[in-house]
Amino acid sequence: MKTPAIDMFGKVIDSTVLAFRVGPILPGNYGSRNAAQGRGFMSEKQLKLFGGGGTTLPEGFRYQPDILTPNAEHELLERVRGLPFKEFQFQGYVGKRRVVSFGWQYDFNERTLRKAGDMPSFLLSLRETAAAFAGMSPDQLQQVMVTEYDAGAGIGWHRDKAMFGEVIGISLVSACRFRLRRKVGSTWERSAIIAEPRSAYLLSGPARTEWEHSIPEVDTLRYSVTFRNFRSGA
Ligand SMILES: O=C(O)CCC(=O)C(=O)O
Repeated sequence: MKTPAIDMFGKVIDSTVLAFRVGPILPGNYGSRNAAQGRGFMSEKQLKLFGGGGTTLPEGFRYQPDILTPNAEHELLERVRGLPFKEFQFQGYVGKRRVVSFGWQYDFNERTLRKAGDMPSFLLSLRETAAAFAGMSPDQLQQVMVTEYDAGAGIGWHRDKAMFGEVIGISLVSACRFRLRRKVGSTWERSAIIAEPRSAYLLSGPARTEWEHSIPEVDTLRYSVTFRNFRSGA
């Protein structure tokens, strides 16, 4: 299992990042859950066209704005706010963000995976949206973690634990800068995207296995809902 190259508590080591905002939204492709049904994904080429400024996203990274309607987000938030969040703990340290997991939970203190409570029904519905976006079946996504980033919280450079496969992240309330890097010789290859509220991203392939990701401290409250499957053979 690969140990994250970390600062898991939001202290971002790197500051020279090329970030860009995904530009104008094409009519017909977005703004509803239909976008998750296999249409409307932005390819890396499209992302570059829409203001990428030459920055390329890693192979295996996919981004979809407006996977949720504002109403759907509003309803979700009413449930999310009531979840039993606990401060993120990492080998004796307490992070600024708060988390809660369902299905399975990786305990960073004990470095073990444990069974967690069943996903509540509102997360099962969201899982369908996430699975459709990723081209997977919902029941493959056996783990979900909901993270609350209060202002000033972030997440340091890391790769998710190796027992997990693809990761699908849905952002709520506010945007964040989602940064990616991988080591090439003695330097870092870098990429970044603004993950807007109600958007989804997919980490698969090299974006998942070769690249690390991090989120610098957010200015305002943000939630993410990250669904994971298990790596085949794990
Ligand atoms: O908040 C996010 O979108 C990213 C979460 C993440 O990187 C993680 O939980 O490992």
